[in-house]
Amino acid sequence: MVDSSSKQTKVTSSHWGAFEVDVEGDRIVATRPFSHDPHPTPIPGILPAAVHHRTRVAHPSIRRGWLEKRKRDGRGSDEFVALPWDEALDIAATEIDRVRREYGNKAIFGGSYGWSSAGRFHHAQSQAHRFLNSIGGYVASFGSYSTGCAQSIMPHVFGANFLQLLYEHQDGWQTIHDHTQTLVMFGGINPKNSQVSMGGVTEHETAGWFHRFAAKDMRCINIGPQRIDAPEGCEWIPVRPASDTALMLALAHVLESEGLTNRDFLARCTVGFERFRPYLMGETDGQPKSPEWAAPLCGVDPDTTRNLARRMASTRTLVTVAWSLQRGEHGEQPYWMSAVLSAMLGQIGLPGGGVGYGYGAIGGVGKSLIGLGGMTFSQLTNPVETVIPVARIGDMLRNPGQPYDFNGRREPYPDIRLIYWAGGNPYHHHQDLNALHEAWQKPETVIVNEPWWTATAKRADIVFPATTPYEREDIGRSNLDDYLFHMPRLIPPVGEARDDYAIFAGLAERLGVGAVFTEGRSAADWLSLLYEEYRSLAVPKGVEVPDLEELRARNWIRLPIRAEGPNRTLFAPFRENPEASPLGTPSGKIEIFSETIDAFGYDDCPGHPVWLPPSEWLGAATVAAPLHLVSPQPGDKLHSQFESALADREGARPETLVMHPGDATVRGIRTGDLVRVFNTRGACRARASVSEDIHPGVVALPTGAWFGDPGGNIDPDGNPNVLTKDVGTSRLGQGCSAHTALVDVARLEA
Ligand SMILES: Nc1nc2c(c(=O)[nH]1)N[C@H]1C(S)=C(S)[C@@H](COP(=O)(O)OP(=O)(O)OC[C@H]3O[C@@H](n4cnc5c(=O)[nH]c(N)nc54)[C@H](O)[C@@H]3O)O[C@H]1N2
Ligand SMILES: Nc1nc2c(c(=O)[nH]1)N[C@H]1C(S)=C(S)[C@@H](COP(=O)(O)OP(=O)(O)OC[C@H]3O[C@@H](n4cnc5c(=O)[nH]c(N)nc54)[C@H](O)[C@@H]3O)O[C@H]1N2
Ligand SMILES: [Mo]
Repeated sequence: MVDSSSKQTKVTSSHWGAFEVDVEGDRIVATRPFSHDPHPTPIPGILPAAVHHRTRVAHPSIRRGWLEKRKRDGRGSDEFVALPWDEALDIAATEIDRVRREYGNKAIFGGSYGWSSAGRFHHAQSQAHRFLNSIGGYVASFGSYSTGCAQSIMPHVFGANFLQLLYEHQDGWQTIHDHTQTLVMFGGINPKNSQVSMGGVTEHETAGWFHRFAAKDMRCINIGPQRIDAPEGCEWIPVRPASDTALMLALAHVLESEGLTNRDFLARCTVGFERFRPYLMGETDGQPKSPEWAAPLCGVDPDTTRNLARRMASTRTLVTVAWSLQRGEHGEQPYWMSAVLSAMLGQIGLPGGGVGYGYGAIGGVGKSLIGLGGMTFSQLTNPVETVIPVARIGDMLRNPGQPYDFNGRREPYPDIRLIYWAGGNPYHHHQDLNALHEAWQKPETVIVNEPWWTATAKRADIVFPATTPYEREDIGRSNLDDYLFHMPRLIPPVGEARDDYAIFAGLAERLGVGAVFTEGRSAADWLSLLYEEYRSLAVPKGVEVPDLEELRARNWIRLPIRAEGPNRTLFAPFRENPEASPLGTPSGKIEIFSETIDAFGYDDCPGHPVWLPPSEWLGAATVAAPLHLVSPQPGDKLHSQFESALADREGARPETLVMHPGDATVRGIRTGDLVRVFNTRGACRARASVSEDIHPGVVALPTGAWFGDPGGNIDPDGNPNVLTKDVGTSRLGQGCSAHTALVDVARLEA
C-alpha cells in the first residue's frame, strides 16, 4: 500500500513523452518536464487535476433502464446504478454469454478503436481483443482513423505495408538535413502534432530540426489552409482544403510540358505512366491539368505553381504529406498523386529526395532506430473472420446485412447485438455524432471500460471503472523511441477502479475461460514474462537491457539504439537495382497505373490518380454552408483525454475556432466572441479567434471536446464531429472523412 504521508517523485512515460510526477500520499500533486526532453509538451500539466477529477468513474455502474427492463433507449440520458464488482461482472458475463449463444460471436463488435494509454501490458485494446478471442472471437476492424485510407491505397502503389514504410524505411531527419534543398510539405509538418507518438516519444526533436534547416537555408514550403501547420520561418502557399490533388496534377503538368520529367526513372522504376499521361495532358477529357486549370480549384496562382515545379525539378526535393490529406473524401488521390509527382521528379531513392508521409504527424516518424520488438501481450487468434474498415461503424450499425465495397471485396455488414469498448472514445473520434447516437441505439447491449465518464461511457449500459497508468505498474517502450521506462504504480486505484486485465480476467473466469485468458498468471507475472522476452530479443541485436529489478530501481534508461552511419533513405536499394530489389506490387515497380485497382471498377478510385472533388468543399460551397471546416488534433492534449479537467480551466471551453478576418467581419464576429458553428448535421458552440493565418473561407476547430448530453440542439463545448460527414473516403479505402464538411458560423449573444 502507499503510505499516506509519503512524498515521492518518479518519472513515467506516456503517448506525449516522459515527465516527472510528484506524489504526496495517495495523490498526484504536480508534474514537471523530463530533463532530457528539449521541447516538452504542456499536456502533463493537466494530469494532477484529471486523475482525481470528479468525472472519474467511481464504481461499476449499470444504466437503470437496461438493468431493470433491458431497455435500449435512454443511452446517454438514463441514470446509472452503482453495483458491487461481483454483481456487475456476473450481469455482464451472463449478457455476453446470452448474446454469443443466441447470435454467435459474429454479433459482438470488439474493434474497440482508440489510443487508450501507453504502457505495454495494460494496453486496453489488446486486453479487450484477447478477452474476446478467449470467448470465441468478435467482429474486428481494419486500419485506423489516422491513416485508414492510406493503409488501403499505398500498398497498391508501393507494394508495402504503409505503416512499415513510414516507421521503418522513410528518410531520417538527419538525411533530410544533410541532403534536402526543398522541402514541400502538403498539410505542413507541425511540431505540435509530433509531440505525440504511440507508446511515447521522449526527446521531442521536430522543432529543433527546423531550426537546423533554417540555418542551412533549406527552403521549407508549407502548402495548406493554415500557416501554423509548419514552424515559424517556413514559407506558406495557402490552398483550399481537399484541393491538393489539383495542385499536384498542375505541378506534374509543368514538369511534363517543360521537359522536366525524369523519363529514365519512370522507365526503370515505374509502370503505367503512359496510361496516366493522356489524362494529365488533357488528351482523354479535353482538359489539360495545367496551372491555369488548377488555379480556381486550389487558389494558387499559375506562376507560383510553375516556379515551384521548376524549383522542385532543379533541387533535391522531398515531398511530404500530412495524414490529414487522406482523412477526407477521395483521400486516396492526394496520396497516390504525391507518389506519381515524386516519381516524375525521379528522386525517389535518393537521400533527402522523393516522398514521405506523416513527418510531424507522429513524433517517431523520421527517427532512425534499431527496432528491438517484443513486450507484446498476445491477443490470441480470432475465430470470427468478419472485419470492417474502422471508420465504418456507423454504417455497420445502420445497415446490418447490407453489402458494402472495400478494397476489392464486397461483403455484408454484420448484425451487431453487443458492443464492447475499452480504451477509445467513439463519441470523440467518429464523424457525424448525432447520427452515431441514433445508430448506437440498435445493439442490445453496450459495455465500456473507462476511467472517466466520457460521452461514450455515458452512452453505455454497463460501465466498468478502469485504472489509469498512474495506478498500476507497467513498462513504457516504443519501437520509435530510444528510452525504456519502468512506469511505477504511483497511487492506489481511484475509487473502485480495476485494471482492464483484472476486469477481463473476472469476466473470463465467469465465462469458463479464465485459464485461457490469464494462463494462470497475475499482472506482475505477465510483466516479468514479457520483459524477459524483450530482453532476450535485444541480445542478438547487441543491445544490453538491465533486468526488471534494475530497471525498477533506475526508473528509466536510454537505449543505445540510434542507427549509426549513413542515414536511412526510402527505396534506395530499389532505385539502385529495381530487378534485384523489386517492390511488392504486382509489377515489382511503383504503380502509376494499377491494373488491380482498375479491375475493381470503382468510379470513386479509378486505375490512376485523378482529380475528384469531394461532396463538400469550397468548390461546392452554398449559401447555407459557405465555409470549409477542418478539425485538426488539439495542441493542448491527446484527443479527448483529460478533457474534463481541461474544461474546468477559465476560458478553455468552448474550444477555439480560427477564422479569417474577411469571414469574421461580414458576420460581425471578433476574437473572443462566442459563436455557433452549424450545418444540417448539427451545431456546436465555439470561441472565435480571428487570424490572417488561415485561408479565406476556411475555419479550423480542433478535436478533443467531449460530446454533450443528448437533447440539446447545440453541442456546448465545441466537438467538431457534430458537423463532420460520416462517409468513407471511397469504396477502395473506406477511411474516415473528418475533413469533409461545409458549415456556417454565426455570432452568439453572450
Ligand atoms: N473531426 C475529426 N475527428 C477525428 C480526427 C480528426 O482529425 N478530425 N482524428 C481521428 C484520429 S486520427 C484519431 S486517432 C481518433 C482518436 O480517438 P480516440 O483514440 O478514441 O481518442 P482518445 O481520447 O485518445 O480515447 C482514448 C480513451 O481511452 C481512455 N483510456 C485511457 N487509458 C485507458 C485504460 O487504461 N483503460 C481503459 N479502459 N480506457 C483508457 C481515455 O480516457 C479515453 O476516453 O480521433 C479521430 N477523430
Ligand atoms: N498534440 C497532439 N498531437 C497529436 C495528436 C493529439 O491529439 N494531440 N494526435 C495524434 C494522432 S492520433 C494523429 S493521427 C496525428 C494526425 O496528424 P495529421 O493528420 O498530420 O494532423 P492534423 O492535426 O489532423 O492536421 C494537420 C493540418 O492539416 C491541415 N489540413 C486539413 N485538411 C487539409 C487538406 O485537404 N489539405 C492540406 N494541404 N492540409 C489540410 C489542417 O490545417 C491541419 O491543421 O497527430 C498526432 N499528434
Ligand atoms: Mo490518429
